[in-house]
Amino acid sequence: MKNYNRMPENFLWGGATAANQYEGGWNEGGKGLSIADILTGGSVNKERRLTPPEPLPEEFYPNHEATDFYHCWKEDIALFAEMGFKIYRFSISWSRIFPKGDEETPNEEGLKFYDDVIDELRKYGIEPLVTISHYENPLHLSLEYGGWKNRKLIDFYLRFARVLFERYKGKVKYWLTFNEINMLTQPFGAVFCAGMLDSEDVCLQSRYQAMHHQLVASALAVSMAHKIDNENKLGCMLAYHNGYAYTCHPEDVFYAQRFGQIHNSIAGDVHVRGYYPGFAARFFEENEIELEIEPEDAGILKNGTVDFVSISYYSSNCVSVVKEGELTAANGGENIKNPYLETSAWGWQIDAVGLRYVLNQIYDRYQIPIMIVENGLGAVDELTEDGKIHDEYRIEYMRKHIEQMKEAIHDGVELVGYTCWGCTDLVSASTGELKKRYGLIYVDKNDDGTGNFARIRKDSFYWYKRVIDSCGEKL
Ligand code: BGP
Repeated sequence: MKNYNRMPENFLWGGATAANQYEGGWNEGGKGLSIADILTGGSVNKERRLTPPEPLPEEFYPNHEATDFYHCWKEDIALFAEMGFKIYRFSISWSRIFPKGDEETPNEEGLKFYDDVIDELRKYGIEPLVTISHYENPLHLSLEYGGWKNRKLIDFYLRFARVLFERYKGKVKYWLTFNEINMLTQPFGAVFCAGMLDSEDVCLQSRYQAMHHQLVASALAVSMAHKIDNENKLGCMLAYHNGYAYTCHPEDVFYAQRFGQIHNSIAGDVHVRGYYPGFAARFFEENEIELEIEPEDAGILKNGTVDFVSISYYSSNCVSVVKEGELTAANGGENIKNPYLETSAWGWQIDAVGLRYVLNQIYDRYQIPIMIVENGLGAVDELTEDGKIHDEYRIEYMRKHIEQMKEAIHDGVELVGYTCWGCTDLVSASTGELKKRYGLIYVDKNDDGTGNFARIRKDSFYWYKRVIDSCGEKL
């Protein structure tokens, strides 16, 4: 009998980061401003800025230096290799390559940076997994064109993608077109996913129009990448929303299904199957969303389906439309606390079995390979007097999730890789802080600007190295 306590020998173990949260070097190497550069720490919860103040104020922007991958890439990649990474997921900053986003020719200095990173990874036999767009549009595309609700962005994105596919032909095989495209179902996504800074664009109409443009751009990029090199493997990336019915009232059970359909399957189905699912039409109609769809779009989507699905998975939630046995208004409670689960310091409910549940759900629906490209625990780490970080809580979190990955593989799910989020400490996307750390590698840098960027191996570093060495057997 097969040993399900071990992951497949060719399993892609690794870690994941994103340029705007990790690189820093925000104004170096000819890089232009991106939307991420004008969001200060915690700005998500503050008033949204429509235009960047000139000059940028003196306040501290943790992501301007972030954790300095821009200068420490060699050291960091050596640490990834020491842990035994088989794959490393990172994003290429669009505004490093096209500083404004709409130029004809790319910035050679920006490309040179990624040439070095990719060559260094390959030197250690680490497979690069490139996210083409991760929460970071060139600011100019927001100010001049209004972000992704404007169809013109498709062409700018494709110009950027073509440069990458041609330049890294034979060196990069795995690509993700957009990070967490389905975050556009949330108000949060208007700025982060689509670079739409106008507060009116938080509306459903703009967000779903932007998503449609990104889905078309993604499909065209998939077709382009396959044509440039048929070895290329393109994936979509979904922030997997796992919303359990809070009660067994049939209305709650149905609502939970609809919640998943809207938040996961509209984007997922278009990416994987090449068309909008049936329930999308009703959802658009009921919410007065009228998408502008060009006649050629149906063919583009059909021809540009992805080779694999990737997800971020951190937690689960409960949803409900029933109160005291009675049906309440539609769009009822979401993010209801599950009494059976513990939460992280940031209130994210920890649910390892939920990972097995969603892996089965996705595989049942799509039957193509799956990668988990984000998972981990955001926590406050303490540097002890002996210069160490004893992060048993992170190890515990990862251990439980990896155990469930094994179960899912035994269930028949074709799970091919796992890149834990923020393998080196970096800036949090939702809070803009450095103190919410995910890393297996600690970076000496704090929200008040102190710290010297020294890298320190946490206890989880040694633990993950052993996990990879034993192909998941020694948890
Ligand atoms: C995902 C994003 C990442 C990352 C992660 C953790 O939504 O793709 O960029 O940051 O969540 O979230 P946070 O940083 O808010 O803790």
